[in-house]
Amino acid sequence: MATLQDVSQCVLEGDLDGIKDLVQDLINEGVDPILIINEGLIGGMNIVAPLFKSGEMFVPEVMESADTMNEGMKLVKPLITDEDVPSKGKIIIGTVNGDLHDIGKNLLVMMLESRGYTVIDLGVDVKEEAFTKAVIEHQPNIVGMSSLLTTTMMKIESTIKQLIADGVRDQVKIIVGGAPVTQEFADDVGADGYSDDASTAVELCDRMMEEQCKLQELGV
Ligand code: B12
Repeated sequence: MATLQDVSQCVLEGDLDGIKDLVQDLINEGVDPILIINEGLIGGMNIVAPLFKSGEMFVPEVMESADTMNEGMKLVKPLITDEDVPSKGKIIIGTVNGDLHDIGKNLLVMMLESRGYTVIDLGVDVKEEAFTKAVIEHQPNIVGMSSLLTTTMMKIESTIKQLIADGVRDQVKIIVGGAPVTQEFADDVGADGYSDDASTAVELCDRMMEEQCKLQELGV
């Protein structure tokens, strides 16, 4: 008989073929789909995240694990409604204007989704105005910007300036990252947070969401 632990192990190993049978077995056994997601699939990614952070797992392996989790999700998702799994928060993310690098951003998207966030991925080469448009349309809690080139780093600053000019800056927290980006740069351009890897970025978002909840409780 398949177990939830088998599912998380399968995600950890990035076993794309194995996950379908395992998840289907659990569904057939009548296991609650929410348990399959939280303890099996996301449970597996929860093991992956610290291993990636400590350098025991590398980017291609993390991608395989995330793909495996998503493959399992495809089977379970039709069995649940949106209300069953409350989202932790909504995050808009994109690689800034002029920059086509998206491997790190995509990794971050997968990590955030696997930890329960709703992510709207704007893709690459995202113009300043497109960030504003997305904020107005989707009303996210957090906006993430990625830049991998020293030449496009300043587009993070121009995007923040655009958000200010369009009057939406204060509605969101802004996080920034990418190889050339530093904490000092993030502070200089007025971002709210910086992280140099996807796992820490998820922790950063968790902290930001907790703060927002506390402020809401206080009525601020
Ligand atoms: C793969 C790659 C490419 C691929 C991109 C494919 C793709 N789909 O992304 C291709 C071949 C297209 C490419 C093109 C170019 N590249 Co390139 N590329 C790279 C390379 C080798 C790896 C980048 C990568 O994916 N790293 C792996 C990921 C996982 O790491 P990461 O992106 O840093 O992301 C992590 C963190 O930074 C963080 N993070 C990332 N984004 C965000 C966002 C937020 C909000 C947060 C919180 C965290 C966060 O979390 C991620 C996961 O842990 C780097 C070298 C390097 N060491 O970085 C050069 C590099 C970035 N490229 C470089 C250059 C010069 C170019 C080109 C200009 C080359 C050319 N002459 O055409 C073009 C530019 C195209 C463009 N307009 O964007 C230079 C940049 C130099 C500089 N000082 O600016 C580098 C550093 C190579 C070098 N040493 O010269 N490139």
